[in-house]
Amino acid sequence: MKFFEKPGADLADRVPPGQHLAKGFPVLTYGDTPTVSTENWQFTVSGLAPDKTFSWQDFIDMPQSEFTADFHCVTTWSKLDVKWRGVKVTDFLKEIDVDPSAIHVMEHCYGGYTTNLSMADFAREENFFAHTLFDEPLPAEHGGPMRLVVPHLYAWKSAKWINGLVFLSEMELGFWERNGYHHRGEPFAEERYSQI
Ligand SMILES: Nc1nc2c(c(=O)[nH]1)N[C@H]1C(S)=C(S)[C@@H](COP(=O)(O)O)O[C@H]1N2
Ligand SMILES: [Mo]
Repeated sequence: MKFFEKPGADLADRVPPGQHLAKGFPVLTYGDTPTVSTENWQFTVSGLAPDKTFSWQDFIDMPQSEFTADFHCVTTWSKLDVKWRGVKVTDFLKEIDVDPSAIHVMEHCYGGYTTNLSMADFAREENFFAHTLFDEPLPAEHGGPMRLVVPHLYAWKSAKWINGLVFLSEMELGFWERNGYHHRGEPFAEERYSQI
């Protein structure tokens, strides 16, 4: 059995160019996996939004939704129909007061990973904070207790162990973006590497 397979013609429109389908759900982490209990978990907002700290319970008290989304890693594997549960980014945004001058946002994580998004890419209906994967609590190696999922961009934008957002008046680059990955990372356009 192969772990990765070329998609059939029936999936040609759905699987971005250069991607192979993963059999399982590979784990892709730079560095160690942080261990964070939901009791100690905190999420902070700062920058061009009033500083605010959320607890685990605060997130659980927000509207909860189910999501099925395809997942595309820039290292050329994709996984289709991943099932998650969590909080829509658009519902979360109702809890904070982002200044209209914010055009960009930096995702911060336990462990120090960062990745950047434009506000337009962040504030989309289909983006969400996930705490459940295939009906089980999100495993630590996949970013538990909580990660962001941004289905329309390569998965390095889907920050695991997310613990904060900083709203920005201009683009700043996160960890992989500073190290040569594309600032946006749209998989159908194969925005894999930085052009500069
Ligand atoms: N905090 C953190 N988030 C991260 C990463 C990481 O190393 N640290 N890796 C990214 C990359 S490159 C990918 S492909 C996905 C992998 O998610 P998975 O391990 O659940 O498959 O997480 C992304 N989010
Ligand atoms: Mo990745």
